[in-house]
Formats: sequence, structure tokens, C-alpha cells
Amino acid sequence: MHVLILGGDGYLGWPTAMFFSKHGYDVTVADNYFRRHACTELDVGMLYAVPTLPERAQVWYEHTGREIKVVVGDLQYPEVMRSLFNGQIEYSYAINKKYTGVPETVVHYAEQPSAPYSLINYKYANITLANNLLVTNNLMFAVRDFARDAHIIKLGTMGEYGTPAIDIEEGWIDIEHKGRRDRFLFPRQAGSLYHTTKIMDTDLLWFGVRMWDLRVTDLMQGPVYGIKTGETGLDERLKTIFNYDEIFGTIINRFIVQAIVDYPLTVYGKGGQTRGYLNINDTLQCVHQAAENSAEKGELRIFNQIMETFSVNELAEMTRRVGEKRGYKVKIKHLENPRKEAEDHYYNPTYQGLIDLGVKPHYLTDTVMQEMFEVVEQYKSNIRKDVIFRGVKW
Ligand code: USQ
Repeated sequence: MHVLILGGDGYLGWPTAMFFSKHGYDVTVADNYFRRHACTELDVGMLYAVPTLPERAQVWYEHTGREIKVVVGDLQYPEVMRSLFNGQIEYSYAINKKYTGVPETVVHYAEQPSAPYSLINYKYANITLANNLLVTNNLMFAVRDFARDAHIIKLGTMGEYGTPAIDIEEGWIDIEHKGRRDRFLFPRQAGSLYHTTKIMDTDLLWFGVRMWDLRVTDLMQGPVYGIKTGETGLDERLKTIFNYDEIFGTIINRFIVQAIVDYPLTVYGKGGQTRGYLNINDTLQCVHQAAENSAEKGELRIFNQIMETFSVNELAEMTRRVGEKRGYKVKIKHLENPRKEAEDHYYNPTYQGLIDLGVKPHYLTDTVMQEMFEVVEQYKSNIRKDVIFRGVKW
């Protein structure tokens, strides 16, 4: 199977590329280096530098003899997207320059993924809207025009649902109204403009499914944590990008870094905000199972991609417990919440579909968190305290 990974340079994209390559798939990755450029522009700091995509692909080839083809290009331009499907492709790196053929599966990570970034000001809101919607739309049309049978696996977010006072279903809800019944997308109510673009992506692809019988799986993912996957350890240079700053860092990764540099854990508001979390290795498993078990033609299949739920307070307590065992004096500080979100709310999402496909969850235990501490500690001298909190306000 030929798997095309859009956004293949990112925190999840690069580990996904290596994972599929290792499992024998033909892999092509495309990326415009958005994340690297944004990190430089906003001076957010990273735990360590990572080589360019062609360099990483070369290192991967030297270790495994497997080729990951690389296209560095901006998928907001329809011609760049279309070249991935019509063979007019310009590889930035390939051992064999011959076009692999249309992909059977496309994994779509090529999005601006940060809620705070989308709300820095109107300019960053525009970048987020333009990138996320144009890339998704360009993908939809390229698949419609050149690869109708391709399976699109789009990364959505649990944040599309917000925090409703009813149980969250996996994407769809049956509604009875005035004696008649129908099935609709579960109500969405995003808490940031980034999350709003994810709702709009879902709507775009749902349109494509209804009009042109596309095959789409939408993975509603929670915040991901972790730094190591089965492949990243093969060589120092294969590590994934790791952010701990307010803009691009997700909460568990941030808390571990904060504990290590004696920075009081930044709990926003009351800390009762509850979300569904997953280990980066489970992202790989979920995307793999989704690829192996395609959606049908004309189906928008939705899975809630989380393995367990935690409140911010529970995560802070766990970080303190594990940190103290390692000799850190971990403090917890409740900051005025820069975001507009419920801090004490009902949260009961369903998440069974991926387990039914065969995903085996890795849970966040003290041992798992301790292993993350051990890796992050190696880069302690790179950690910049000044980027941990800047207070992007909603
Ligand atoms: N939070 C804190 N302190 C911090 C950082 C975050 O209390 O220092 C709180 C936030 O207020 C929020 C929760 O922790 O209630 C999660 O925040 P986050 O920054 O880890 O995650 P979020 O902004 O929701 O976005 C992340 C990814 C995004 C993905 C999303 C899944 O950046 O790409 O879509 O998680 S979800 O949260 O389910 O929408």
C-alpha cells in the first residue's frame, strides 16, 4: 500500500512516516515546514533541533534500507497538492525518482495544530483558517479528480465537540424530532479558532463524501503526549520535534519540562478541565488500524481517538508525584486562565471504535511518565523558561 502523509515533518507526521515505512508500506511525505518556521518566527524554543526532512529520510534509509520519498512544498497551492496525485511531482528526496503511483491512503496532518497560535491576533487567525481549510479542500478535490478510491484519514480533534452536558458519541448522534428520526453529526462547539477549522474540515469532507462517494475516516484525537516511538530510538537524528512552550507544547509534555526546570506547573484556572489523552505510540496504532480497515465508499467514519481521560489537576498531581520521586521539588500554580473554557464540567466521551479495530491502549502510568522524564532530562540544558508562559489570551 502506498501511504501519503501530509504534514510529514511534524510531531506526529514524522513518527507516522517511519512507522508505516517499517511495516513495509511505500511512504511519501509532504510538508512546507510550517511548524519549523513558526517556531523560529515566534521564538518558542524546542527541546532539541531536528534535521531537515531529506536528511531524516536519508538517515532512515541508511539504517533500514527503506525509502521515504519527500516533497517539500506548500499544499495550500492546489498544483502542489495535485502533483502528489497526478505524477507531476518534484521530489526533494527520493532514492528512486519514479512516481510511486496514486496513494491508496492519505493521512492528513498538514494543519496548523495550535489553539493559542490561532488566537495570537487576527493575522495568526487568518493563517490558521487559510492553511487548514485550503489544504483540506485541495486534498478533497485532488482525490476527487485523480484518486476517487483513496482513503482519506484526517486528523480531527475531540475539541470539535467542546464540553457538552451530555455523553459524547463517536461522531454521530441519532435524533428524534417531532416523531421522526435521523442521524446527524454530533453537535460541535469549538473552544478556539484552531478547533473551529477542524469542524470546518469535517464539514468539507462530509460534503465530499455525500457528493462524490469519497472514503473518509475522521480521527477525533485528544492531546497527545510522549517523545519516544518504536522508531525514533534508532538514531539521535530520527527524534520527533518536541515543543514545551505555550504555543505548540501540549500539557503533559509541558508539565514534565516544567517539573525538571523547577518552574511551577502552569494549571490554568481551577484545573477541572477534563480531556481525553493518548500516548504518541497509540496515535501510530490508531492511524495504522484505520488504514488497514478502510472506510467504505461514501462513508464518513468517525472515531474518538483517546485512551483515557484526566483533569488538568490530576495531571499536575501525577507530575508532582513522579517528579518528587526523581528528586525534584515540584510546585503547582493556578494561573488566571488565558483561555475561555469550562473549568468544572461534565465529560463522558465514548471511545470504543478503535479498540474494536484492534488498538491496544498504552495508559499513562507513573512508569510511563517517569520514562518521559528520563528522556527530557537529557536535554535539560536546552530548556528555556522564558517560553513556558506568555499568556495568549482568548
Ligand atoms: N492547560 C493548562 N496548562 C497548560 C497548558 C494547557 O491548564 O500549561 C489546559 C488547557 O487550558 C486545556 C487543556 O490543558 O484545558 C489541554 O490543553 P493543551 O494545550 O494540551 O491542548 P489543546 O489546546 O486542547 O490542543 C491540543 C493540540 C491540538 C489537539 C487538541 C486535542 O495542540 O492539536 O487537537 O490537543 S483536544 O484538546 O481534545 O481538542
